[in-house]
Amino acid sequence: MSTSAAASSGHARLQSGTGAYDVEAVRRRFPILERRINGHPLVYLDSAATTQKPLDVLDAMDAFHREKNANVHRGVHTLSVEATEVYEAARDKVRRLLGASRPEEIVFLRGVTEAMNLVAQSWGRANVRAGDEILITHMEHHSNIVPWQMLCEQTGATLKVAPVDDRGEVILDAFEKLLNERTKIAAFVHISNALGTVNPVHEMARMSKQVGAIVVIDGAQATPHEKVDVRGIGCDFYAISGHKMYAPTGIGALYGRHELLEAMPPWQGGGDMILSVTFEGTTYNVPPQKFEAGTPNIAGAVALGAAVDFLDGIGLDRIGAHESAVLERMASALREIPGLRLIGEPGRRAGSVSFVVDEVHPHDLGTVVDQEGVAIRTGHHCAQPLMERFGVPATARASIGVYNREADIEALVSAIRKAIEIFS
Ligand code: 7TS
Repeated sequence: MSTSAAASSGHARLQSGTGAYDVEAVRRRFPILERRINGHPLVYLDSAATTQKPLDVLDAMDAFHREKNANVHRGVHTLSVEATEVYEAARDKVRRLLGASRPEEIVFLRGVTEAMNLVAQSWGRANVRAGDEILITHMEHHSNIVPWQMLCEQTGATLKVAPVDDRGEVILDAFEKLLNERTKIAAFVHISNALGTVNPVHEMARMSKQVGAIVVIDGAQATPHEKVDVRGIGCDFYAISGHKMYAPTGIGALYGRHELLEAMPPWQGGGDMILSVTFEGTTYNVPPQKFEAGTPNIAGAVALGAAVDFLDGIGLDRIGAHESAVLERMASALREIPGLRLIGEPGRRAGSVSFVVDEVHPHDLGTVVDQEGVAIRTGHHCAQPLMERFGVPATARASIGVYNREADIEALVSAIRKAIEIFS
């Protein structure tokens, strides 16, 4: 059977599975899971850094290059028209995933980092003045801190930070108190990559809207784990990274409310973002093309569309239920290890568990468990202020995806016990 025939038959099987979650069928979609690492089967627990890619995505990228490759929005020839069609179809899949009302509200970008920089430099520079405030939280990834610090330097605005409690939750009262009529932007993460905390984004958006702030959400860790509805949340911008949700690196998207995108100045200049260019002046294209200067990552967008179909095929509700059972089981198993302390015990958790082990530096732990074939992330997770808040320079983090199962927890726990033995 050819790879794509195998892909489509397997896909049909996933779609037909309405009963119990068939993790083994899901795993068969991911060729990399057959790899052995240091003589052991790969146990991949680093999906928060990047997810592995299913055949559905690999085949979609391959098929695009084999059958439809051409540049988009430029040619009248058949391939260019077809490439444009699949590129725009992918945009509509992302629109559907996020619950946006129109495809023009979806801008293809490299990922969350680029999306945050776009909002800061385009909306921010046009609307933020000296004396204004930007509110974030203490649990943000650097990509939702540094672009706002740069904007503050450029405009004279001030960055405010809502505190996080010992459980790793945003202190909502404090968040609300920090909002006032000077707050122009409230930017916060939906699900923390470092702690796994699921933030009450509806509530935080509602509070921010009451003072007239625009709401920008970092959804990098949310779209792989739960159904997102940007209109239900009531946010103005929502950023996603394809590679966190089974698509390749280098592709992501920004949802922006249409009237905001329309009013915003372009960010980068070049091809595709213009209507006409003369040396006297240039008129700009409409959103989303206004924000997609140059040849975009066409194959990446097509693959992101395939990743959306893959998630839909299993069903985000079923994924959420399976993963939350695995994650809770993992957290309980880790708590039983003497000398191991979880960092953050939030009421709602998705995706990740962070921990430290007495006497074993996270990097040493990561190296020893890798010897057993177990891939975890160790470090500050691009959330240094959060590490400081918890008084640790780094943590070990196990993060899960659609393919993780009970056996992975056993492998993790036994590899950690081995590391403790070595270092004690
Ligand atoms: N926001 C969150 C919550 C993230 O987890 C990440 C990447 C980003 C933003 C940045 O996304 P990018 O696609 O633009 O790079 N997080 C991680 C991680 O936890 N380990 O490696 C990358």
